[in-house]
Amino acid sequence: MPPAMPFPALPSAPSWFPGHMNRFTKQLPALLSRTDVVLELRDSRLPLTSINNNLEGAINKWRAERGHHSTQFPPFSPLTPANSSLGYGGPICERIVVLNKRDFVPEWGVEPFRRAMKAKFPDQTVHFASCNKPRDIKSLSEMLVSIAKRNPHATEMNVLVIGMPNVGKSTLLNSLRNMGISGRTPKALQTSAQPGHTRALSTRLKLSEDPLVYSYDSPGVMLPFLGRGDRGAERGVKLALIAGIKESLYDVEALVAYLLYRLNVLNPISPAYLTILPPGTRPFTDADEFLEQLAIRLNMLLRGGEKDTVRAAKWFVEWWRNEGGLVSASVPENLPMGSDGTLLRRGWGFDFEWTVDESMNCTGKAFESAVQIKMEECIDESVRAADEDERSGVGISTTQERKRGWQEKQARRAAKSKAKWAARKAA
Ligand SMILES: Nc1nc2c(ncn2[C@@H]2O[C@H](COP(=O)(O)OP(=O)(O)OP(=O)(O)O)[C@@H](O)[C@H]2O)c(=O)[nH]1
Ligand SMILES: [Mg+2]
Repeated sequence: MPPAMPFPALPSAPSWFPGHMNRFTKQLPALLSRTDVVLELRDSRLPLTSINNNLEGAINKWRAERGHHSTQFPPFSPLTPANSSLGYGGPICERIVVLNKRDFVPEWGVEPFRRAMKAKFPDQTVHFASCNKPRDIKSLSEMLVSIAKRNPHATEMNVLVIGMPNVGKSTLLNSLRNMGISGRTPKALQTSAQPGHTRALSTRLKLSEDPLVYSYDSPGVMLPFLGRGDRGAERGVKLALIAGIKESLYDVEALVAYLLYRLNVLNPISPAYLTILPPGTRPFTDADEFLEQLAIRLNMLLRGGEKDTVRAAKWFVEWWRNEGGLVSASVPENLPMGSDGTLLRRGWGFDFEWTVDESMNCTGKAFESAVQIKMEECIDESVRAADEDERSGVGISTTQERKRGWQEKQARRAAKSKAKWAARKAA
């Protein structure tokens, strides 16, 4: 077994929260008041890191205003009228979490993930989608139509699509429109491989004629602050790897170091990147050496024969985005041990990674259940880490900290002067 690669030093997470994201965040509560269904998009490769907790407050308030005070029970699903808001005779209020770009994750994890989410967040409906899979778009379109049909008195239903940058919001809406409206539907919304393309709320887009379903596309919103320390840095690198953060904010070689580390952990003997190097190449524990070899392999040389490692790094990240991620997550034989007796690690996307133990030495339904348990543990760990960051203040930036301090001071002052007035009035 080759020596393990140490966890690389990661750059601290940059702050990327341009004005248009701030504007949309402020606009959201008013927008929700005329929204019936929220489609919240996440990237299937980062089902936990691509959650925008910053929008959660506005969504919870919207749900509470529409009579959904309990967030956990009873579990609701848009396909079960008895449990839906309509079952209580109130306005429609549905939230569908769409795990988009499912073509980038292996299918073996989809069902266990769905079940793990159901166990942990019973009030969330999870739908996997890919713009390349018409079946996914069709079932989502049918889901929306079935929600709209449950309220025959409403003249129309409004859907709002939200999520982090580049998760595929505009693409999904174009596909839903294509699916729901008969005849030729020219591409209504512009899309781009770069994050931050949509900068303002779209005009209303018709998704279905009968019943009438409309939708708004929104700009992707990043968290104003990804967190301090290693955890925040790792969140930033993961998001940069899926092209969720403006590219120029990251040194691409730092992304490669992290990628190399994760691919080595998943398969220390034959990591996925060896498939793009000459046969017989041994795993790398040094990112610079790896990039030099890759530059030679790809014939990326500068004048004078120097290796163009920056170009090789960009190529490698693209390779991982398009196919390497899938190759690295393919299920190896169900052997819990490596040849030297160490326990193997397995992953699904970039948020889920676990140690392979005896419980996973099985196939079929038993294997699905074993994966589900591992995924539930990862979700618990992620929730615990987020709580810890929140409690210790690691999750807020110095600017936010200052703002919070100022707000608290103002609130204390207001309470003091209110008490003074009350005392005067009583005297
Ligand atoms: N492989 C794959 N690519 C997708 C999928 N959906 C979208 N994309 C691609 O992802 C990129 C981003 O898509 P957009 O629809 O512009 O993403 P967005 O969420 O609207 O991005 P912002 O407007 O920047 O927030 C584009 O290059 C799309 O072609 C999918 O399901 N699978
Ligand atoms: Mg967009």
